[in-house]
Amino acid sequence: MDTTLTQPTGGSTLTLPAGFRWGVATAAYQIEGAVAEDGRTKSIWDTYSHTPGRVDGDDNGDVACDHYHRMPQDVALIRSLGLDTYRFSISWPRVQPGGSGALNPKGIDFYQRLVDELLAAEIDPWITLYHWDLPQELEDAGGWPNRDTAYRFADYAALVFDKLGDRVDNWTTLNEPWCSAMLGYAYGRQAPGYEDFPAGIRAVHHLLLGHGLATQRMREAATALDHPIKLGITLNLGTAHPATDTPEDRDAARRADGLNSRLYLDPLFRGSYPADVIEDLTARGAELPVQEGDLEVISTPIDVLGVNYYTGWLISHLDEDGNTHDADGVIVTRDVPRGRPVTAMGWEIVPECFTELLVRLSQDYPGVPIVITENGAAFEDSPAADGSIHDVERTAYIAEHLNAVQEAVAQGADVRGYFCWSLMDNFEWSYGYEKRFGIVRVDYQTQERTLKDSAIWYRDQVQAWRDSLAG
Ligand code: IFM
Repeated sequence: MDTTLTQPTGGSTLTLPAGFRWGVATAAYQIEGAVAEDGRTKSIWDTYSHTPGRVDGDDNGDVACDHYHRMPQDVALIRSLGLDTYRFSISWPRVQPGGSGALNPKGIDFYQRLVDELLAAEIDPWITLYHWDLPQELEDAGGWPNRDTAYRFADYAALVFDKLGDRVDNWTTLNEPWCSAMLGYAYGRQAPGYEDFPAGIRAVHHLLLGHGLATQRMREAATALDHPIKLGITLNLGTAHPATDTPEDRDAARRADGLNSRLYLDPLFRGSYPADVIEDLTARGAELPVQEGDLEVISTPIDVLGVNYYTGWLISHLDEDGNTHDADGVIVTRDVPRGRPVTAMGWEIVPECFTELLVRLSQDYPGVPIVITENGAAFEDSPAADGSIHDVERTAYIAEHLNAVQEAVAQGADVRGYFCWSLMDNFEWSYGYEKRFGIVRVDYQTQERTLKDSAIWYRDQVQAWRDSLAG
């Protein structure tokens, strides 16, 4: 296939610092398939996606991108893009079926082969230990609202680290705990699909506790191995601006920022939950089940903060009908459109909020380097007659967001890398396969992969940046 960009979208060479990492990201359940092979047991996403009506089109991850069987070709694809890092997640029920006991040799063997393949291709593996696929047995025992799940997670992390810790330098404990807790337990929009706000808040605390416990176990193991590793967590973050300059909207924006961002950032980096958020939670009958010593564990120092950014929020204290409280008496905190173009997810494209977020993080939580562990966009792609995909909008989205990162760095933000979400089209959770985030197209009938223009553009930008440093 000719991989020359026929319609260059332009963009000047990036001025990001030497050593900046360039990568792509994926997650196990979204790409692997092979859900019943080699001893893998069910996760909450198998259960959820096989429950009629939960996922658009009743899609599921049974086959997904068949990455489990096509892994070497997919690694070759990343290499062909000239990227230095691949962020992927480990399927907990594949490596530790049922979520307890010893590792499943065949399950861990898959990731050992993946790591070997990456290292041979001179691509740094970046492991995420938990990207939402909780073993179903642990959910049956209470899931993340149950404190014991935090300890099960730390055990699992230690077992995986024992097998891969000598060769993998970069480890992320959790991907987007807000989604696991709030979409999964409070709002019923992701697995396991509960609508129980207090349970969601208990899940927040136990996810963070699990992160801290796992961090401590892996740090100890790395020290014993004398292997300097980088440990971190990935949060999905945005900016929350008031829709109008009124005290009510300003307070609504504060609430949104508190529940979406500070509820995670403060315990991780300041060792305490924000007082105003605790007050908001109490007003909603929810409580963080903190026990003595938990916050010390949660704030165990980490080396990197992973940031996933897609959009910024404009927050109103009124619902669409002008009410300040919903039918259950809950105070309204609503994200309202600002009239900017949107992606296929309906998410507004506001790259300037990305800059603002990164600068704010560096100011409010100084001393922790940031890596953009996800950024990208879903758009409807229509392949041309020759099979090429001129995804101008996705390319523009990535270009604008890279410029936003560059601007943040110029303003003092300590950003060390950028991973595009996603390497390839995949199972977009409750949206099934309709939403395509890949810079590589996947034909789900044939499993053929085709570089979209965005992939070619990204490859060329990274190369131009390298050339500019060398020259
Ligand atoms: O596909 C997801 C990913 O799994 C987590 N972050 C957001 C992406 C797009 O919705």
